[in-house]
Order: sequence, then C-alpha cells, then structure tokens
Amino acid sequence: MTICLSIAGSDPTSGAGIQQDVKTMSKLGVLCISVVSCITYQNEKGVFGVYQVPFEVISKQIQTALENIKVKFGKTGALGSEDGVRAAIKASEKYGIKLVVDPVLQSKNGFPLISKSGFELMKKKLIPISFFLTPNLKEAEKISDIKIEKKDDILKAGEKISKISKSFVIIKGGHLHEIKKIKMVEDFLFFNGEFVMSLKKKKLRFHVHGTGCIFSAALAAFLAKGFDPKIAFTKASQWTQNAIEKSIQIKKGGFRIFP
Ligand code: PXL
Repeated sequence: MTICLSIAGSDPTSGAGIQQDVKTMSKLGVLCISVVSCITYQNEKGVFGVYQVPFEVISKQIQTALENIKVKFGKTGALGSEDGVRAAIKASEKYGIKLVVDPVLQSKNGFPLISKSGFELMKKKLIPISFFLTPNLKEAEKISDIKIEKKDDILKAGEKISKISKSFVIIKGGHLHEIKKIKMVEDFLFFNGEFVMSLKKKKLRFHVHGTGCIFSAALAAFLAKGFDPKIAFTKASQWTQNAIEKSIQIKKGGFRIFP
C-alpha cells in the first residue's frame, strides 16, 4: 500500500487539518501517517485557540511511526510555531521525504495557526527544502512581499517564490474572471522561477472549510502514487473541485465541509 506522511494540526470538525488529510488520502487509496503538530479548538464560527505540541513530541511521533517503513512523500499543514517547522525540516532531512508544504498562516476568522517566528523559520528553512509549496493568494503575498491585485502580480509572486524554493509552487484560487457570465478561478503552477501552466475552474458559490488541506493532501497522495508533478497538480485540482461540489452543510449559517 502507498504510504504518505502528514504533519498538521488537529481540527475537531474534521473539515480541515489532519483529520481531513487522513480522509482525503484514504479516499485516494493512500495510508496517511498522521502526526499532530498542534491542536485547535474550533467550530463553525472559527478557531478560538491553538495548543502547540512540543518539538520533541512531534519528532517522536515521526521517528516511531517511520521505523521500518519507507515514506517518500509527505505534506505539512498548520505547524503552530517554530517547533512544528523544525520537526518538519528534521523529518524531510532525516528520512529524505519530499514535502508538499501548505503554508497555513491563519484560519478564516483570522486566528493565527503559526507564530511570527514560526513563519520566519518556515520562509528561511522549510520553503527552500520543500518539493511543492501551495499558498493561497494571501499566503503568496506574505511569502513574496508582493501585493497581489491582478493576474500579473500572481505571475510575479509565483516566479519569485519558486526561485527561492527552487522547486514547484502552486498559487491557488487566483485571478477571478468571467467566461460567458460564469465566474472562473485559476490555479497557477511555477517551477524554479518560471510559470509552467494554469488550470481554470468554475468558481462555486459556496465556501467550504478545509479546501486548502484537501488540495495539499490530494497532491501529496498523487505524488506518492507515482504521478509526475504536472499530472499530480491537475488531478489534485480536479479532486478539490469535486470535493467542493460534494460538500455538505453540517450547521446552520452555511458551514460546509467535505465529509
Ligand atoms: O484550512 C486551514 C487549516 C488548517 N489546519 C487546521 C485548521 C485550518 C483552518 O481553520 O484549523 C488545523
């Protein structure tokens, strides 16, 4: 069986976080080794607190779970602080795991899911060793220091970030435009400082909690299954679109998750 690692935060709603990583990978026939980096408490109104799992405890989870098995690919989600970032760097270096880094910064209600120093360390040490980086527009702005207002800014930001990471960068959900009155969004792929391709998708009306986690988990799973980066990008993008279409509202007020 194909095995993939996830180092991510716990989201008890199971819409995002490590619970969603396990579900997504499992649906794709991949076993997810799930290492918890931080624990959140949250509901449909947002995240209200984060408990950081200490570096030693994250590292021990990884070390113990990876004894006697070979894992080639993994992903990171909400890392919480420097402790989570350091543990992810160690996992990648010690075991040669290629990481899809989802640079989760904050929840939808603005609660930080990584500390300032954690974010600085991520930029300095984790992004340069990542295999894929999957920022949304806000995260791409923060990482690149480029204000994103139009398509050209996305291209500049993607080129700049992928030059630093010397690897693949996907900027998700960028460049809103209309084709025959249908609202479209575009996901952009870059490699080594250059734009590679983009995928246009219909913008669906509702917001679904955890789509970033679904995307990065699916991408890591497709890579682990042996698809090359461009195909894995296309499949993960389609998978996420399908997940949004199949999402359900679990509470009043429009809180939707992919179950
Ligand atoms: O969707 C980003 C995200 C990732 N991980 C955890 C989260 C969230 C958003 O709330 O709670 C644990």
